[in-house]
Amino acid sequence: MLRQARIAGIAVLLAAGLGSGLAAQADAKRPPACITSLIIDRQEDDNGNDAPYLTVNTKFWEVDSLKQDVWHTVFRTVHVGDEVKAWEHDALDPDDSIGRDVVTGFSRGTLTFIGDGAKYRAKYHGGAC
Ligand SMILES: [Ca+2]
Ligand SMILES: [Ca+2]
Repeated sequence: MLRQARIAGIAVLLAAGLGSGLAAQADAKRPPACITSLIIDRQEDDNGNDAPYLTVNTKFWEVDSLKQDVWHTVFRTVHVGDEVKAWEHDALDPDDSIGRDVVTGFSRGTLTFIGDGAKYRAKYHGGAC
């Protein structure tokens, strides 16, 4: 009886381990990358500074007011294969889409976002931030 209970317990532990192992394996297929900085080469708003933000499904970085031609720290971890979208927040109008780009490299790369008359770039490198 005791032995049966132990075997059942081991089976539960194995099942739990297998479940988390599969989840970890899915994550492992998507190595991390670090978006280090972003620059606005050409801003979207006619008046005042742009308020850029980045999403991968959900918003993961934003700045209220960012001047053109100045590199700004992002330092957020994404994953290789992620499609990153850049947006420009507007207070009264719907936010503007400034394009999308995919994290492809395992070393260094640049994401380029072009849309709505604006251009942003973001640098990244392989590995988590
Ligand atoms: Ca705008
Ligand atoms: Ca704006």
